[in-house]
Amino acid sequence: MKLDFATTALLTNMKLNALPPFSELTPDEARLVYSELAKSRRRAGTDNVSAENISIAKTDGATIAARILRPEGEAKAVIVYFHGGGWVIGNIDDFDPLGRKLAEANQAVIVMVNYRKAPEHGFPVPMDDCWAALNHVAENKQAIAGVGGDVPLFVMGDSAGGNLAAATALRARDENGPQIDMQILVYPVIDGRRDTDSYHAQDKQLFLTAESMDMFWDYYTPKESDRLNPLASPILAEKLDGLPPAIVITAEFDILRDEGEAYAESLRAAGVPVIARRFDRQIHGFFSMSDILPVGAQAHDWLAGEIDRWLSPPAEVDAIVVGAGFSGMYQLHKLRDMGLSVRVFEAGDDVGGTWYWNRYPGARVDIESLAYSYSFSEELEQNWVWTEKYAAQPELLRYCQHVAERFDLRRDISFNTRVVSAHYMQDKAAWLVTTDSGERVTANYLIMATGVLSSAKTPDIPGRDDFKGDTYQTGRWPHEGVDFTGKRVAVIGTGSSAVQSIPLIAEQAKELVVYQRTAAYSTPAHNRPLTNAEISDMKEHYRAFRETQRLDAAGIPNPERQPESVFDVSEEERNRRFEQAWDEGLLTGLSATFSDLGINEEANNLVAEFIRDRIRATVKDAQTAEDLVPKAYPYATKRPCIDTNYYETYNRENVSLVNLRRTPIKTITPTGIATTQGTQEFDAIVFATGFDAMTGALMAIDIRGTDGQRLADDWAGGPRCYLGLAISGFPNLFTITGPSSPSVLSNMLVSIEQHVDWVTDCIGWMRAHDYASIEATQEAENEWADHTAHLAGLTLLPKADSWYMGANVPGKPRMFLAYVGGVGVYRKICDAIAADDYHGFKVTPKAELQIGQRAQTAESAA
Ligand code: NA7
Repeated sequence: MKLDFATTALLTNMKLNALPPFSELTPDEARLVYSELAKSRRRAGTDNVSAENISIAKTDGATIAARILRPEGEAKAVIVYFHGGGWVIGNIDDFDPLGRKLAEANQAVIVMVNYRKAPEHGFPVPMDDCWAALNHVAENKQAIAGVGGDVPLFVMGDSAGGNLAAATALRARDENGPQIDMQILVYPVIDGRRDTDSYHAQDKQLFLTAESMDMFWDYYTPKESDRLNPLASPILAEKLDGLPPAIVITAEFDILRDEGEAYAESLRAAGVPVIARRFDRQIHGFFSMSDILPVGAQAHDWLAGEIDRWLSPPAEVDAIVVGAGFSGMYQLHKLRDMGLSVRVFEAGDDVGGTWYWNRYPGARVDIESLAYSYSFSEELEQNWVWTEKYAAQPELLRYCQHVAERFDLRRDISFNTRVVSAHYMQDKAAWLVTTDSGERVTANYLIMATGVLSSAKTPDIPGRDDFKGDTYQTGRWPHEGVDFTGKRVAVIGTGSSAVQSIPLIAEQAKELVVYQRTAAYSTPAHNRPLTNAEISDMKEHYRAFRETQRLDAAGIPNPERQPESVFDVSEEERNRRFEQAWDEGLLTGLSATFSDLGINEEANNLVAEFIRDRIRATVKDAQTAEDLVPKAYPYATKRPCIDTNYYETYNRENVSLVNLRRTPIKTITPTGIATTQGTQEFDAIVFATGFDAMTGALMAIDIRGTDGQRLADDWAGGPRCYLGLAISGFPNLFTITGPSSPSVLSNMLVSIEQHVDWVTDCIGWMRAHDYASIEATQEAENEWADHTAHLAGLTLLPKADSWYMGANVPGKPRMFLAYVGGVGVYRKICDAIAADDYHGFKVTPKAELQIGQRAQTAESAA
């Protein structure tokens, strides 16, 4: 039974009464049938709502009828309502009962608009009428609402009315129109292309059919080109950011379901807060037929609750932390320890960040587990037992979960919650943060613990969405795992994630083809179980080790960096060191053998050649070996990989390599991948295509600073971030391991702890001095940017097209995104800045803020 009983009864009734479909009626007949249907359903309206009919004069001489429905008592909002009916049928009498219910349930004034209808008045007339009505209501809002103060203004509509509500919201944004506080779209018409899955499914046409919709579109937009106008098809708007928050209601068995949900998704992706809900077992129209369909009434109640939640003042905490990976968890612990109230928002359903999302086969840390762990708690250090030299993802996730439990972190973390916007309120020196569930919270401090490799990049390969088989992204791997047994699998990409997963996928798959754009330098990890002796030795010396770690250049003291130039030793000694490093299997092993490998191309070429020879010696097929040999960039200018059986895997019968430099991908087809050499069929494609590193996660959030400026705009030419920690124009906002800090060039745990400690101390200092806000100065930010770029320029790092350089994301400005001066040096600089009363920052004392507030109040009173 797909539908609920009430809906089944309604549809059966309609069938028994042999009601003709709208598509077989003239517009006038359809209007009559619709009004009769509405009348037959109508129960006595509530007396608690009064009605006033008004006429709105348009500048073109037309007048539009509207009805103001006022609930008893003070209204909390004014809602301009555009009714449904395919722009052709329906009127404010038909929708009067619904308007009254909404007025009562929401304690809101509803203004029902009788816009003119198609086909007599096609696009853009109905939309223009709605626009005029909206403007009229906005101009007379207080009188209409009957309140003295300001009152929020919403637009709302169902079906074609939802289309008009979305269109007027777009228009208000683009034409500097009235401030709309929310758009409520009930199974809206959104996409004139009419090509979603629900459009083609028969079971979605139980009430509203494709034929009727075609007819409505033909009447509304007789000119085909008008259908693609964003004011007719809002989903086709060039951009959706800056639109009012949205509530989107859809019905499971509705032809319009998918376009409504796609719009909700697109709004969300553009940073608009969206509350979306699909009502199961319901048909199109259920919301306005609440008299006979009880779920319609439930939907009214649900909507009223959501609106109420939206209108209630935001919750207040001292600090908000975004992200519950290693950074967010530790930051929560530290701030809570200091007595602050903290909320953490996390998109995943548990802690772990990187180790929550990256569940692909073979995912493993590339820093030794004993060193890649928190140092802040000796108890934790002593209690936790790592099993392998390089812990695999499940063990790392367990570690994160253990930390969350040990320090009781989960109670302050909201999971499955994505922050969509953060706006600075200068008068309060606080951030207003909005989540994708519409929750709003304010906090004095906003700490972005959003991770540096967390914004997984969808590759811009033509035809990507056409592939009908399974697709996976290493950075967003399914929780239940994937079985590739017997499958023909393609892996695109040969970075660290690919290098780790390829050997394991090859063991399962019937056939594996790797598509390589740039060959990696990978060296064996020699992963193995840790011995008890190793573990207890580290536990005994952990304190001293941590001290060394904190002052080391990369937070990775093992192995020690050798001071000599590669040219100061004999060839024999050089090879001895290279071989020893190769056998030890440490990420920085080869780089540490000599002092000049990272700064002198000739020196670098010696280690690069050493690795190239090893690849040639391992891979049996000469052409494959040559393709796998990295030649285009110096060693370690992209993050090197360490692996288990990566090159050996290419000796398997079922594995082959496609060199995309020779034979680029033309397109992904519904069944495979076409290169310039031919097409290969696949059951699954794995995208191991990396991340929009360092800045992607920050720029995805609508962060606005002191003058309402957007961070994404400020950083359009590349990020500027003082110490990688703070941004001019965005006070009280801190970025853990932000751009221009050592972050990815280091053991992340060491850098995370240093940043969290520094931020916590800074907040402590502000509170001790009664400072309301702290902000990086532009001068300090510029000086730091120059210093960072200068240091990077002394190395070979800018020579590679790496994600360190932003080069892996089309259109991203090319600049080196991390601080290469070393973790130890960087720590000392940060400490010195703090000791010097936060040199390079400006502060606002709380007292000044209060004076400002008083002045503002006096001004508005005057
Ligand atoms: P990486 O290291 O950025 O690797 C991504 C790989 O995907 C790399 O080989 C890219 O080639 C390749 N790629 C990206 N886009 C495309 C397209 N459009 N076509 C073909 N190939 C493409 O990401 P990982 O997830 O492997 O590792 C990220 C970090 O996580 C790693 O450094 C460790 O620190 C942990 P390219 O090199 O850009 O030519």
